[in-house]
Amino acid sequence: MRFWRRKSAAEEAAEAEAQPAEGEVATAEADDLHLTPEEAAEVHEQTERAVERTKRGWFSRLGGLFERPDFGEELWDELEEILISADTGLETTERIVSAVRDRVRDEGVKQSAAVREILRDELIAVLHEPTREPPAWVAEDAPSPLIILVVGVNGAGKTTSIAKLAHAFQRDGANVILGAADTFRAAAIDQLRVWGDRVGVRVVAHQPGADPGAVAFDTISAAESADADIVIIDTAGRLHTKSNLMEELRKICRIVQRKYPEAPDEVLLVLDATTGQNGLAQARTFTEAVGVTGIVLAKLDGTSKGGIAFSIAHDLGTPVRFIGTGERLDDLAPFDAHEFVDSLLSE
Ligand SMILES: Nc1nc2c(ncn2[C@@H]2O[C@H](COP(=O)(O)OP(=O)(O)O)[C@@H](O)[C@H]2O)c(=O)[nH]1
Ligand SMILES: [Mg+2]
Repeated sequence: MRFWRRKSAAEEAAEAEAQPAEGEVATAEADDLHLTPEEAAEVHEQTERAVERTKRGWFSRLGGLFERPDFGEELWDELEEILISADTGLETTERIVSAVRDRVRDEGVKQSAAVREILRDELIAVLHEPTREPPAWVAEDAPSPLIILVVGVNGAGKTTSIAKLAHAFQRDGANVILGAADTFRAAAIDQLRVWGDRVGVRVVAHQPGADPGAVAFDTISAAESADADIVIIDTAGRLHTKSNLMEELRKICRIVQRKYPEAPDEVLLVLDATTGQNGLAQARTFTEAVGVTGIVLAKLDGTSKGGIAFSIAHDLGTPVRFIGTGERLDDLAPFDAHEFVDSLLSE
């Protein structure tokens, strides 16, 4: 699986040749990554595994809705209930159901199979609501070093996700350096170090209690000396001092900006999928404080309420970039709206 790449001149030329046909919009997230058919198949398989619980728990009930040849009027409430039960959120559910209803009415559709197709379209459309700029790590003119700040509450899956990302970027040929700016707990620093050893990437760390901004600054300096491609900075997530935490994160940004005014290039918020709608409130706090550019939806494998992905897209307006599919280094997949929806709706 390829997560990062600078395109070769030959590839760029080939792409410029292959312009999409008129009216055709490239939407699949994985398209941004220019995956081979084998890699796309891997995304498919990982996504299927990650949504297995959600599918068994809630979306399997959708199958029942579409069993009869015609879609009955009485089924709209049930569709709404299924989506809400899967943590899609009230507003997002209403947006989806009313869009499907409108189209069913306007297009004079009655057959269940056709309604199902419209539902599929609208679910994908919701996931594509956030602006779809390709992420910095696939940009042709990606800055070097590319600086990624990772934020989120304690236990969300930040450090694990950073290790997975470092592993993936490194495997793709990037030189990666990690910064242990979660200095609040000694264990957090050690945890990142252990992952760094396992992945084989350098970890810049100070003593527990050190200034996180100073760690970030040193990490970037180290990246410059080593001519690193990607810097990923881990941060603290203790929520009981929310305002302090947000101020600390802003400070890290300011310090990084002394060297690189445009940095951080990406701010990834790691959300624990199992916390459902509660996670969204936290997400807003982070988004307001540090301008989150993308979501890592960790532990999607551990929940039956994967409908949260729709709520994130609609309510937060932030694109999901990656999904966590387990605890191992390989258990991270690029988020692809089509794959996600098709996996949920498949028989
Ligand atoms: N099943 C599963 N567990 C995960 C995933 N991501 C993280 N975890 C687990 O969640 C726990 C907290 O992760 P950690 O990275 O330490 O969270 P942090 O406090 O935000 O840095 C650890 O036990 C991880 O193994 C995932 O995608 N799936
Ligand atoms: Mg951590």
